[in-house]
Amino acid sequence: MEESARIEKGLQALEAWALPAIEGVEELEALEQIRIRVLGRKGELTEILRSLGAFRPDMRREAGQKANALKAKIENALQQRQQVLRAALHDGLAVQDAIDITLPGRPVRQGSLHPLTATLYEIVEIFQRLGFSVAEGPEVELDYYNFEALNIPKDHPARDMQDTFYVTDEVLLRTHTSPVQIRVMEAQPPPVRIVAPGRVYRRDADPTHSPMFHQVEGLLVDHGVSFADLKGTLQAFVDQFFGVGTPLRFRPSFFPFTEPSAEVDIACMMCKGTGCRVCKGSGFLEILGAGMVDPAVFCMVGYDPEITGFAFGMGVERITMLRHGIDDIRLFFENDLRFLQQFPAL
Ligand code: 2U9
Repeated sequence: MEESARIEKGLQALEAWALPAIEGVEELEALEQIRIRVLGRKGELTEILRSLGAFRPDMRREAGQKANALKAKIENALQQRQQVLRAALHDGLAVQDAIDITLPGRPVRQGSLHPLTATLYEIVEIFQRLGFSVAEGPEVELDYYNFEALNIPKDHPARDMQDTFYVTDEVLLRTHTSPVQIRVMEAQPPPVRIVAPGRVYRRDADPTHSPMFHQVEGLLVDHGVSFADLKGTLQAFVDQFFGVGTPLRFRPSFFPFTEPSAEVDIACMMCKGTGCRVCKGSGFLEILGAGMVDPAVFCMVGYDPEITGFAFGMGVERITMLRHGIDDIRLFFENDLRFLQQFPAL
């Protein structure tokens, strides 16, 4: 009799603390701790149920019923509380993670063309308006197209290993875009009116030379083309690119693929010809080379050597540097945003 009274008291004590504790708990983790303390392997109620095994069968039944009834009550209370706490947790997360659709959007930073790309597009568009088409070709070229067909003799310094990137004896990285024009002339008869923009490679590296740079070259071939046509075309280009009325100056020069040849200067657009840092006091800036296509080049592509044509070439980096007063070519290839952001989209 004493034993069952002790069990009864134990169950009452357990009920007295456990039910209010379950009701009052605020965290799922703390609720789990209560469950373990009561119903775990060494839990208070588990111990009581286990101790009933030593009772006489008639006493065991009565005490067992009471203990199992409390167990059901506590399990029910645990489950109810767990549902409440889980729902609260879910609601809390819903509020915490909610998207405020009234917030203003983050501004999208607009990118802009690389200054070299912008210059290259502008040059090409001007010549397209003058009736030229765009032609392209491989950057890895044959020695034949890069040198031989352009009347560049075997002992020309440009052919030296010092100046050209060779892949093999006969294969190289093109040193100008001129091989594109050779390929076009091989493929079609006159008239030809093309510009060839693209990357070229030379073994050279200092503040004004990069081993990879960009050129735009032009070629016009037809019957009766004169040096006056060349001058008129270049004046039209300079008017559109640097401003109407920009003075031009032709100085005699030499290229193996043109005869006669000239280097072309414009009046410095920084100082209008009075002399400054950009033109190094001369008042003029060299912007391109040009000339009448040498008949030897026409022979190489199978054209009648009586045909006439002019050609020109310009460095995109050089023109972009002059235009913006940039003094180091390497700035174009470092991709430093502080540099690039100075050339916003127009
Ligand atoms: C063919 C015939 C002739 C292209 C030409 C130049 C003059 C010239 C330089 C400008 C600056 C190269 O990038 S640069 O260093 N180019 O001075 N280029 S005439 O003459 C050609 C091209 C193709 C078939």
